[in-house]
Amino acid sequence: MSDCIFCKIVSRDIPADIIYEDDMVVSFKDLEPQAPVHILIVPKKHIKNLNTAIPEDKDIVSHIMVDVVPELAKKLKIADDGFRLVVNTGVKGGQTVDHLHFHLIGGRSMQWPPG
Ligand code: D5M
Repeated sequence: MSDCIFCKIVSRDIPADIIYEDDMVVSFKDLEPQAPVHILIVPKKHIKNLNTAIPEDKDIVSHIMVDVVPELAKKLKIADDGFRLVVNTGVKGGQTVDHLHFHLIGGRSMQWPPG
């Protein structure tokens, strides 16, 4: 989508601190980190959020959760201590960028419940 900031990062039209890329996803550092480690994992395909994902997107979502998250957690040295994976969805879910993204957050102890 032409006006989507994460699509522009995927296409390299705007810069980001990219730490990982494969044929399905790009991962880069969050501009407003909430912990010592805070990265976003973003499908290259524009999917608004989990409400609009369709069956053919299952491969992307499972790839992120089963392959990419564990690999990046290990690479970023947060696998052993633990981490949080967050998918804000919709207005009340706190989603501010309408392109599906997974926050991978670690490097400190997390609180529950979240705000
Ligand atoms: O999270 C959207 C997140 O996206 C929020 O933590 C800031 C981050 N963000 C916004 N623009 C950028 C760019 N250009 N680079 C890196 N990170 C960015 P949400 O779950 O939608 O609230």
